[in-house]
Amino acid sequence: MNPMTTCSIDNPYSPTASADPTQPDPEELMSRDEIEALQVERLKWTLHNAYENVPAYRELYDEHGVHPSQFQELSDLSKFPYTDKEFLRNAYPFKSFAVPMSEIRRVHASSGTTGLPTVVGYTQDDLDTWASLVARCFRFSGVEPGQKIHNAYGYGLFTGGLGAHYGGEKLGCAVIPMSGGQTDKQVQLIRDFEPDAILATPTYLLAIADGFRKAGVDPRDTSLKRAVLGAEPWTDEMRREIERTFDITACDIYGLSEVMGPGVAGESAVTRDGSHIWEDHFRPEIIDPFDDRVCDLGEPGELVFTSLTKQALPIIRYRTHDLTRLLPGTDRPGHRRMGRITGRSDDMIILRGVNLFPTQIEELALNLPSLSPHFTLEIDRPNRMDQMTIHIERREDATREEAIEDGKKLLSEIKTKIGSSALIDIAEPETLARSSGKIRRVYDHRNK
Ligand code: DLL
Repeated sequence: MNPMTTCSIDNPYSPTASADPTQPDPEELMSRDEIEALQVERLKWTLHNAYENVPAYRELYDEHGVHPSQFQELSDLSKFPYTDKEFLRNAYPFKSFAVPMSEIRRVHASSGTTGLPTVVGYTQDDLDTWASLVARCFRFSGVEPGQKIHNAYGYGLFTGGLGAHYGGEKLGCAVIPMSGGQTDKQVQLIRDFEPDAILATPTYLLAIADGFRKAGVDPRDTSLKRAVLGAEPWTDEMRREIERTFDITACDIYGLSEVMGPGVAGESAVTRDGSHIWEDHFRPEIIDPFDDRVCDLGEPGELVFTSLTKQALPIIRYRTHDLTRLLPGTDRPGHRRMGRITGRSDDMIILRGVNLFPTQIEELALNLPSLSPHFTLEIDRPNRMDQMTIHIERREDATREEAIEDGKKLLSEIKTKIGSSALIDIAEPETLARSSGKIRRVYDHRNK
């Protein structure tokens, strides 16, 4: 169904409610060839819809001398220029919408670090698709219809809260819309309502664990069996930490507002080997962020997305700034899998010419028994030399001396594995700030 009559070709997609929520959607089980054939058909519509209904796309393509009719096969996608946050910001607030405002049923926005928020909009079909894909992710990660889900993603303009909420309901779960923050209340409600699954950022789930300990409850004794975590980069070391702390199974969920919100990709509870991208709705590419070349399967680079079915806000070759790689699908062989996100290219720290990401520090620190996952990185430039200080809490059950020893080991590992020198400050347990959503790891004072 196509609610707009303004596109010269019909939208080949109409969202359907899966008859049995415990079973995979038919598109999930398509072969690679079937997925790619579907992508060609859906891409034709997307390109036409964007060109005919969003002046910014028309201008961009006219400027580059390309037209949607030049897209006939997947390799033709590379003829079309990339877009980025700037492209959407220039269309602030609603000029990137391909449908009249009367067709829009929801607006979200992501704040970003500077300037205007990026505004995104959804038609009713877009919202139905989104809920179905989030439900698909939850089911894939082992959540079952009839279960209770505690949703600690923030509600509001952020897509995490409402996106996860409607996905949980779509799967047939009872969703507890707790939102982020009020950690004491989170603890109380988890104890009283006995949810089976929890949704949160990985770092906020650790703050909830602190809350349990403060209440004199071992987090392993809760009703929780599954966690579906995302919205910020996290490592397999962090997964182990969370799984041990709560005695649960933790899976990844990935997404970004511009492309939809949570649910662009989700992780199998069976293979637990990175999120599968739902390629019946999104065509991913990896590009070299420096020369814009499209990379091969397995090569690391920047993730770029094209939406295939979105009506309100078509996204074409959108540069996410997320650094990862594409891998063949495993539990869903027709869909590509993504490696863990190392970080965002704009969060990369360049320290005396060496590039590093907070996830590298997380990975190394969590392999040392007396260091906790709670850390921040502070960067200064005294005497015109970059200097990074790692503030990291010792674990409650480790002595200060043990943590100082492990701190020294951490610095030497950073030196040999990353190539940077740093300073370390061992902080006492529960002295560093906790996040109630996405954590801020890096405090860079160099440009002040
Ligand atoms: O964070 C959507 C979301 C909500 C995803 C809840 C998962 C769970 P934005 O606020 O637009 O949307 O931020 C998107 O967050 O480009 C990544 O840099 C990062 N991100 C999201 N999920 C993951 C993940 C939501 N699983 C930005 N692993 C993205 C690593 C993630 N980074």
